[in-house]
Amino acid sequence: MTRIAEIRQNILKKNDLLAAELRSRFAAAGVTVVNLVSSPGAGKTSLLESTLRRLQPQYSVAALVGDLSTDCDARRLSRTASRVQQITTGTVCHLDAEMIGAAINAWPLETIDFLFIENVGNLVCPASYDIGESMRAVLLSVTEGEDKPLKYPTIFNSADLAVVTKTDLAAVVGFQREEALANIREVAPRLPVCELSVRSGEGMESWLTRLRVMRAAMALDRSPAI
Ligand SMILES: Nc1nc2c(ncn2[C@@H]2O[C@H](COP(=O)(O)OP(=O)(O)O)[C@@H](O)[C@H]2O)c(=O)[nH]1
Ligand SMILES: [Mg+2]
Repeated sequence: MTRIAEIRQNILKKNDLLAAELRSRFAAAGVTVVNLVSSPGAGKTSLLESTLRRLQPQYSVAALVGDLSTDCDARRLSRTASRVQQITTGTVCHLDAEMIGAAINAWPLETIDFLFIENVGNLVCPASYDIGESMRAVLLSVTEGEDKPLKYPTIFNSADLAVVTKTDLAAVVGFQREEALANIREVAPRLPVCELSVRSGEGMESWLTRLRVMRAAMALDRSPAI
């Protein structure tokens, strides 16, 4: 193995250990953690704004937002959730478990039901970094082209859910839905897909139901056996 490959392996190994620790902490505190990954502009912040607003009456929600250099998204989200924190990564193109661990130290985890993490917009690096999430959702907007799952297979086959976004624009941009779904299936045959538009609201209820069901299933796992 070359020296660079060796260093990279060690970094990933360290990250996996920290992520496993985080996952145990989240589980013990009953926090459901959703990691949103996508290319820049696929609609992560918009989906989060709407999701936080809609879950807020029933759940205690918090958000961490990764970005290379600005805090624009955190400012957008702080209008919808009481606990929002920006993680500015500088030149680093993904969030890692160490960054998440440092960011959540200020929060009493037992008081959070859902923690949403908006990853740095990028379809490559975030795929390799476990951040202790309960669910990784990869967004694919209808404006990006149907071929993206084939070009970035790792992010799709490391995800638990694919979310096709901006369906209100599908007709305008000539989105080939069947082709996009077939491409997702080709790289990740068992990946569930949901389709939605934050703009029109179509599909939002089904997305929220998935989140609620996942949280309920996690709570069942934690309940003492009878
Ligand atoms: N038409 C339409 N535009 C959307 C939708 N969701 C997001 N956008 C727009 O897409 C652009 C990028 O969205 P943003 O949430 O910032 O993407 P992010 O970079 O992944 O966080 C913004 O101009 C949004 O208004 C949608 O459902 N429909
Ligand atoms: Mg954003």
